[in-house]
Amino acid sequence: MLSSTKILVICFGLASLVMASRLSASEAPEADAQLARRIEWFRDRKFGFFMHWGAYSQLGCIESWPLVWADRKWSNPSLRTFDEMLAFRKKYWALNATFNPTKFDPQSWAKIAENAGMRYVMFTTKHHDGFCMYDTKQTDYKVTGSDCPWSKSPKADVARAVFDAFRQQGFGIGAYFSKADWHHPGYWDPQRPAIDRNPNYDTSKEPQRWEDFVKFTHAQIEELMSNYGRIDILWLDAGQVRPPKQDIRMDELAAMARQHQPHLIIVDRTAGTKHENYRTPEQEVPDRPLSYPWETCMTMGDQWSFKPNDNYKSTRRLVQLLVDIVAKGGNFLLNVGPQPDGDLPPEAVKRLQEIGKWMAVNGEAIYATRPIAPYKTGRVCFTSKGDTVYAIYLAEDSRNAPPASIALPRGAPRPKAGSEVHLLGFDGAMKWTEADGGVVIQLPEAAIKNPPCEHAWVVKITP
Ligand code: JFZ
Repeated sequence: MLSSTKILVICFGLASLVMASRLSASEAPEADAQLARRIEWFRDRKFGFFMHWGAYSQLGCIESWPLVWADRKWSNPSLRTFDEMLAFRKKYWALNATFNPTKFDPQSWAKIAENAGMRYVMFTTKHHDGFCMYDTKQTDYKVTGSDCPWSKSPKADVARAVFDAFRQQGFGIGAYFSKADWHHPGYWDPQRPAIDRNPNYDTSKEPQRWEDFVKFTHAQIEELMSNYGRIDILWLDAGQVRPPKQDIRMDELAAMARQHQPHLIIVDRTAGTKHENYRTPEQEVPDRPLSYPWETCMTMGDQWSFKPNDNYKSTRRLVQLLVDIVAKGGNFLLNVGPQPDGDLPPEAVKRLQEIGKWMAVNGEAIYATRPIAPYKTGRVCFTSKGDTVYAIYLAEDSRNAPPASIALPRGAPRPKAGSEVHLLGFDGAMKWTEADGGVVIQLPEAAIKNPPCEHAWVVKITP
């Protein structure tokens, strides 16, 4: 006889499989089945490491966006005239000639991320500014270009070094790629003023210029899909690049990519088509579970790229974001912008180490879990794995130890008569009693005096 918990989990799982196939419906059912399996692989991983790294890191400015006149108010507020924008662009475009991250050590990055409990990586192979952090043959505006000092390094092909190091640690590999490329003349014609994030010419009136850009884009994606080992996720940014005015022929691109990477998850962000295999709420957590696969992408600090003295979220905030996201069925893709010298910012590393301490005790309540109603009630979030339920109590800001008791109200998952409840990281079963149709779990004095972790405490309820 299936328990109500199990029925709920199966229904949710089926719903997300249906949604995944709907988001990715293709002619070949077996391709849909393969993709549905890959989406479940992705959903099991839960916690990803996002890195925005490019020539822009040298300025400590926002990635790419300071180039856009129409967005200058938030991305480059000191600019007053278009001439000042042109002077800034000249300086920005020349950053490739000074990019030289002598401390770049991707193995140490991968170790830090693994110890933080992260299980996949997302790396910016090319952002909107068009500077390629990999050895493309399609342009010289690249980290391996002869005018870039770093091109002399054995680790000049940065994306390759990152993917190899993280793959070696068992990470899923995600390639961020911007469909827009403001350095390419097929997107921003240098002979005409570029005012906003879109092509600065009418693509319908100059089809050959746009076609040259489409071919360039497909060629770059083919390089990434065929020369860099196994890639699990192709994360395509710049949602403005879509039909009819900016059609890069996504069906053709996706088919080509999967010829090289048959298991590939494609995220054509905000496109709402079958090539958006999961959705990516940005800098926000949905207020309830979603009926399709999703991943919150979020900066640890104020911006995606490196910012000196950035304002990083607290470890408690980051742990509780992870729990909240996972309880609602999502993944958490947490971003850190590496420094221009190739080191990760020490303050960011400190938080990753502290998150890792929490994950070392409580990871089983996160990885490969699925949501279970009521997802969150009061300060308690719920996750489930098979018949096991995890009730995760989120510490109040002022609290550094678990409460004396945790109440699970009527309707929330609860232990069966005679079954045990445990506190992750603490030996011994805990006492629990019936109360108002729910249960109250008493936490042992020893666990309160000497908590197994900080920020959130996990009650494991086994049938
Ligand atoms: C995009 C980029 O423009 C940004 O620089 C960064 O790389 C981020 C991860 O992705 O920013 C977005 C993309 C989508 C939305 C908002 C910002 N959106 O859908 O609201």
